[in-house]
Amino acid sequence: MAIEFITSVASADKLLQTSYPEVAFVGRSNVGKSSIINLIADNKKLAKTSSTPGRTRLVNYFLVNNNYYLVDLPGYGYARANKSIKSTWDKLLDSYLTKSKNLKCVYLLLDIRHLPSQLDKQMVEYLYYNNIPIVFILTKADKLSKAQQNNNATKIANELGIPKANFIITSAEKKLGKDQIIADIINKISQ
Ligand SMILES: Nc1nc2c(ncn2[C@@H]2O[C@H](COP(=O)(O)OP(=O)(O)OP(=O)(O)O)[C@@H](O)[C@H]2O)c(=O)[nH]1
Ligand SMILES: [Mg+2]
Repeated sequence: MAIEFITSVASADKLLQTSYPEVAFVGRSNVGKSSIINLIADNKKLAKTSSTPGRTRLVNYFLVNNNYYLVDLPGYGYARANKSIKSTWDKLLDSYLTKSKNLKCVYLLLDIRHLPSQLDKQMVEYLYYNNIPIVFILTKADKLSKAQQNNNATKIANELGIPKANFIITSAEKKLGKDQIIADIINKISQ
């Protein structure tokens, strides 16, 4: 896989008008979005990760095989960027999700250890409302035993009202879930 960093965008008016399909990674701050991009790319240094929440404040575009973009988005739920903005999401995230004409699918990341937060549920509703297909990724599976993973996946699925089979269970730490995500991306971009 040839993957190259294209650019970081800090304001809504600078978002790219791309000529390839895009898939984006969304989730609360610190859930593991940048780590998942690095897992897909097999390169730990591609997208900047950090144990400090709110690390990615930009929209980062990565071009894969001159064929499609992976887009790393700012996390939500951390020091809401600008309290004067009425929207739940910061303007950059909101603009990206509503204005990206080539966006095929959003991978919504949830930490497998926790039930979805109110904000996670709002994001699901928001994506449904905007007719953006969602694929759910459960992150940090290495933090739980197999039995606990299964148990938590059931609870999270019930909370969201979706089938458990819809989840892609991942661990960036243990390199788990990479092939399943890539297969899903290939499927989404060819639709
Ligand atoms: N154990 C474990 N830790 C992980 C995993 N994925 C991410 N982390 C850790 O979680 C922290 C946050 O990961 P990031 O990938 O930076 O999270 P993010 O969602 O991009 O965060 P923001 O950019 O702040 O929104 C880092 O310390 C990662 O090393 C995983 O699968 N297992
Ligand atoms: Mg990040």
